[in-house]
Amino acid sequence: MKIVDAKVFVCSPGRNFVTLKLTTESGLTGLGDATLNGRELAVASYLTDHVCPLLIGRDAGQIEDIWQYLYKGAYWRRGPVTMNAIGAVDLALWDIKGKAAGMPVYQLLGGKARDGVLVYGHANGGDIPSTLRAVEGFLERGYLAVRAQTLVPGLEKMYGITKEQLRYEPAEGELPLETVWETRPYLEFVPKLLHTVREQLGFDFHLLHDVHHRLTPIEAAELGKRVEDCSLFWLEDPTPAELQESFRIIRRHTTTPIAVGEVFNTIWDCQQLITEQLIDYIRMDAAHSGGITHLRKIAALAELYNVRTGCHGATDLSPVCLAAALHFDISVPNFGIQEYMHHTEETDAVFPHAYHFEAGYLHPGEEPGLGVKLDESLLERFPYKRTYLPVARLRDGSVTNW
Ligand code: CS2
Ligand code: MG
Repeated sequence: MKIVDAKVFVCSPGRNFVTLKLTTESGLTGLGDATLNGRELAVASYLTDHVCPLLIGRDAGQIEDIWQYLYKGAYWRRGPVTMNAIGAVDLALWDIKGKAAGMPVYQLLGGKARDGVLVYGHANGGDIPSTLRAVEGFLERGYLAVRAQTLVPGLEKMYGITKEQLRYEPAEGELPLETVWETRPYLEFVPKLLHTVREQLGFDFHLLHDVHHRLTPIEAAELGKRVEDCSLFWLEDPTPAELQESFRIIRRHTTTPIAVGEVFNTIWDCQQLITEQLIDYIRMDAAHSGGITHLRKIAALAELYNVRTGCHGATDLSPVCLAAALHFDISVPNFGIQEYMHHTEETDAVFPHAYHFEAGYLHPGEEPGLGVKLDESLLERFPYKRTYLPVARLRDGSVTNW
């Protein structure tokens, strides 16, 4: 199965995506998601200018060997650009291997370990009543798990609050939007939101919240403690995780489950968090973390330490990445939950796919490979437009975590 062509497509159907397409001499094709929100062209160039020339002539069936070749052969290791590029190649190779075998990728990963993939939706609002209504909306649509985010009085713009409910796209503008952040109003207001959701809507659905890296460890411990009686499924990204041992501070004070990892890109970013059981869910996804090949190794380590998976699944991960996640999710033993943010109609038109939602679960479908196509005839309608994720500053003007 010699690779004869490797192409990178940058398009913007509703938002920017970078997609790798590999073609073998027998005409089999595979797709990989190389989208790094706000830095898309860096990965596109890493692939086009440095990786694609290395793939021509290689055997597409040698997935692990190609992974090792691209990882060790680059000399410069780890990092979001390198690992997203390797991840895109890896997804495309699994896609090809599934098509060659005539099987959906999950069959190559050991078959189904569950009937469906539990997902959570994103409810948000400009205040508590509207956020409550948004949570109810997801429950009415059959979701069994919902993330709740609300605008904090006194803060104009902040992470997680959207104009329209189903989709959330934080990247916008020719230059980064600057937002003002203050911790104390957030720390006082979010417990009110989460307690009100439980008081009004009860406990028979999973409730999640994303702190989005904005607290210090001791502030995160305070928040975790204050919402313990909300029985959250998880509190996500409570504090930046470069210093993995800082999660010991959170663990010491609260039983609220912790999820981390969407900004990680190798197993070494989470090794201590997992082996010291400082977290309950690992959020890494199949595009940013070196593909299915590396994500399986992370899940295997996590399984030893009672840590479950909770793959990132925001709109800036394309349907190719979401499909790969579902094949991984349905087969991995220590699955936790899958994030599911709806893409736009334009995105779904460019990436027709086999996965589908039913009664709170996603199913990868039975098509050979990942079950996603790229409609190249539509691409010129959606040219790339440079966008950035917002940057947050404290009221005194110092940069903080968005
Ligand atoms: C968020 C993401 O989905 C999440 O949990 O943290 O929306 C994140 O902000 C984006 O993926 C950044 O591009
Ligand atoms: Mg998050």
